[in-house]
Parts: sequence; structure tokens; C-alpha cells
Amino acid sequence: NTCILIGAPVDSGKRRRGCLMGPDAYRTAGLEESLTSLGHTVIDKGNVFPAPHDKDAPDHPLHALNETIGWTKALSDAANDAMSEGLPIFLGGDHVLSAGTVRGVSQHAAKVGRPQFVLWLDAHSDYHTPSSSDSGNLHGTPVAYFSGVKGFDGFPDVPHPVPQENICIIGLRSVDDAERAALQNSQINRHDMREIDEHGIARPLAAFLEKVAAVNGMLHVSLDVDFLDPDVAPAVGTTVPGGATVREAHLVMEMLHDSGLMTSMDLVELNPFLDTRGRTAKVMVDLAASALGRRIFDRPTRSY
Ligand code: DIR
Ligand code: MN
Ligand code: MN
Ligand code: MN
Repeated sequence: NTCILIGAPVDSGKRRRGCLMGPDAYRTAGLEESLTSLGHTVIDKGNVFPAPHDKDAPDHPLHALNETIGWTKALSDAANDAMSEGLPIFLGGDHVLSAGTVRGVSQHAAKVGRPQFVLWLDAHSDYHTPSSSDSGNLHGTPVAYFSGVKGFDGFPDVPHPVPQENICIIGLRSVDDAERAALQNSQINRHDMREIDEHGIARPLAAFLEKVAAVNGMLHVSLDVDFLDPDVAPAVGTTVPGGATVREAHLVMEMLHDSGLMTSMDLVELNPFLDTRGRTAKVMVDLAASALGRRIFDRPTRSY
């Protein structure tokens, strides 16, 4: 397989700075070498830059709105292009980058006539609209954007929104009131940490992968560092206790690899400024490696 690494040093989705260093932290932690050793051809395309945009007013309630719109345009184009070259891995950058990457991969899916699915691994649902956001931080909005919710004035329109029933969020433990109401009224598949405690993480994931496989879907996986417990992944601005264990996260990645369904991936919210000796970057690189075939022993292939 060919993996396309695309640096997305997006730091506009929230006020705390540092995610712009993410792409180089993944490179330093050996992502390319890890994937090469699994037999993949790896092409590092370097970093994307935001499309030209108006200057942001410091007093606007939405933080860095125009810069974020510039990123969304540039990353959408980069994602759409990369899909015809291999499996893109977007090295974030904060989570607002997924507004662009998912818009782009969905355009490609529409072009090839396959349905797009999204697996969102996150403590947060990122389902705010710009007007429902209390924080004004746009990294809390990409799921609403790419699923076609209205209210994203100034952003490129979304010609091929991802249908709610094609979205699965796993890891939830910090959902704001407005998001909670909107999610409960939606067809988005949502699995909170309590459900994982009660039934394990394999059950909801397997059910979702079956849905993807049944219609030959394309699957974009968006992995937020804060999906993991902050004890094992401290380098993120929005830590929430009670997250996934290292093994739960690897199991998700191993099942994704076995399914053969993943067609694109984001690694997001890593803030290397908050890391201790690169440990969070290394965990994320190891997870990406599991998603691309690193394993302890071989297993019989499981088809969904
Ligand atoms: C939080 C989102 N609900 C907000 N925080 C996120 O600011 O709207 N952190 N996405 O990763
Ligand atoms: Mn997120
Ligand atoms: Mn999060
Ligand atoms: Mn936030």
C-alpha cells in the first residue's frame, strides 16, 4: 500500500497554541520508518498551507475564523487529490482540520460512487455549530460541518455531506449541552465511555465496520489524542480523565487493519509543547502503525 503523509499544522481551532508542531513531532517519532517497515511505500508530501484569507479580528467571538476557513479550503483540496494516490494520513494540527479533510475525501468518494463513512475517536463530539459553541473554538465543530449542518457562514459549502447514520463516535465523555441535544436528535452512532466499560470497545466498532463493509464504503478515521486517557497521552490541550487505555486504542486500530476498510486517517490535537519526552507522539505513531498492519501474531482474516 502507498501511504501519503500530509502535514496539517493547523493551530486555529482553539486558543491554546502548540498543535502546529504536531506534524514534525510525528516525523521525529518515526512515523515514516514505522510504516515503511510494515512494507508500505510512504510518500511525505510535506505541510499544507492555508488558502489566502482575510485577517482575523482579535475580538471576534469565533477564534481565528478566517484562518480556519483558509485551512478548510486548502486541506479539502489536498485530501481530494491525495485519495487518488494512496491512503492519506493527515498529521495535525488541531481537530478543525477534519472539516477540510473529510470534505475532501467525501468529494472523492462521490466521484468514485462509494458512500463515505467516518469513525470519530474522541472524548468530545465536536458537534457544535459556530453559533452553539460556548468557547468560540472551532475545533469543536467539524462533525456538524461535514455532516451538512447549516450555520457555517463563510466556509466552503459541503456538496457531499456525510450522512448522520454513516458517522460513529467512540470515546465520548465530554459533550456540551447543545451538542448532547443535537446528537440525541440525530442518527449519529455514538458510544460513550460507560458503554465501553459495560461491553468493551470491540462490540460497537464491529457493528459499525459491518455497516461500512455491507455497502463497500470508504472509511475515514479521525483519531483525537484525547480519545486516550491523559495518563498515557498527556500532550493535548483538552485532557478529560477516564479515556481509552492503550490496549483499547490498539484493539480499535488492529480491528481497522483486519477489516481492510480504512481509506484515510487524521491524527489530531497532539500538542508537543505539552508532551514529556515525546511519549504522546510515540503512542500516536504506534497506533497508526497498528492501523496499518503492525501486529503481535497473525490472526485469521475477519471479514465484516
Ligand atoms: C468543546 C470542544 N466542546 C468546545 N473541545 C474539544 O470548545 O466546544 N476538545 N473539541 O478537543
Ligand atoms: Mn476532537
Ligand atoms: Mn477531543
Ligand atoms: Mn475546546
